Amino acid sequence: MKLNGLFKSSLSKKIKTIFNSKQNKEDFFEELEEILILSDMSSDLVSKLLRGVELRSRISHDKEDYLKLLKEELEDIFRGVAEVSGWDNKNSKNLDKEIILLIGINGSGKTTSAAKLAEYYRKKGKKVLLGAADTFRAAGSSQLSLWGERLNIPVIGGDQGADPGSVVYNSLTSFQNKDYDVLIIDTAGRVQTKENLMRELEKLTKIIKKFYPEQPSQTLLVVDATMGQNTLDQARKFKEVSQLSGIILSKIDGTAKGGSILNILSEMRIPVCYAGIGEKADDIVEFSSTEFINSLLE
Ligand SMILES: Nc1nc2c(ncn2[C@@H]2O[C@H](COP(=O)(O)OP(=O)(O)O)[C@@H](O)[C@H]2O)c(=O)[nH]1
Ligand SMILES: [Mg+2]
Repeated sequence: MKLNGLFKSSLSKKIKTIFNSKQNKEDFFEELEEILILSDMSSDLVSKLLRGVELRSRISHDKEDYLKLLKEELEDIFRGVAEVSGWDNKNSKNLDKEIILLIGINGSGKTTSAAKLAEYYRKKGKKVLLGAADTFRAAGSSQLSLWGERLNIPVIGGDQGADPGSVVYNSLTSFQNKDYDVLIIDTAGRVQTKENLMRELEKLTKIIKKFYPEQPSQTLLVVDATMGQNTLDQARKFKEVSQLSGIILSKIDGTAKGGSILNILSEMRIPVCYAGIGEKADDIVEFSSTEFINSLLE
């Protein structure tokens, strides 16, 4: 619901303006291309979308329909991702136990998202535990502990420099012994070589598997929506080193553009599961593609 009206300088206003000012189709498409690229969509994606709109417009000749055709193209992207990933918010909530690992670059919003997700699940009546495996920075683990105190949600942490694997191990021990429903693990976002990052993430997921061999854990990539086209490179990098189950799109309250996430969806077919819409604990919403497209185009 809160996604509605989010992108204030919405595309539709600009698209409607060119509807009115440009008469011929070529000019119209040229301007549309520019508008879409300015909204942070990659040129690959824009070409793909425009090709789609063009094909669809051969069936429907009404110029006013272009916006509708573009909407259909965007809906197709989301539909494709949903089919490939099988992501369904409702299903995931019925799992007995949920283990969620948050990864992403520094500053993307992992720690805040961990706290928000914890609050989100707690509101659903779940017993939640947080694991603060960002032991790399001095403030890494304590930042989440502060959130835990504020929200009254327990946090298992470690000292700076401690092995993140041991924090995950301790978190899982507590999770199992005290019969929690949801474990959310925050990790460090330091930039490191691909091999190191891969090894570290592999190690963490191996520990989870040791505790819960049958349990599918989720690895969610936290992506800062304000970073524009950079987000695609980040997603590519993390996809190479881990089995991503989905994306948390943070800080969408801080951007008037929403196009960058479409690049990731279109290329990687990873679902966006949640969106961060502010800095407070309840500033998180389940991602809705319909609302996203509407707020982008209406
Ligand atoms: N406006 C806004 N700020 C956010 C959001 N999520 C995180 N932040 C801010 O982004 C900054 C970095 O967040 P943090 O969780 O520490 O990132 P981390 O380094 O990935 O753990 C902090 O100042 C957060 O308050 C969001 O959805 N909206
Ligand atoms: Mg952090």
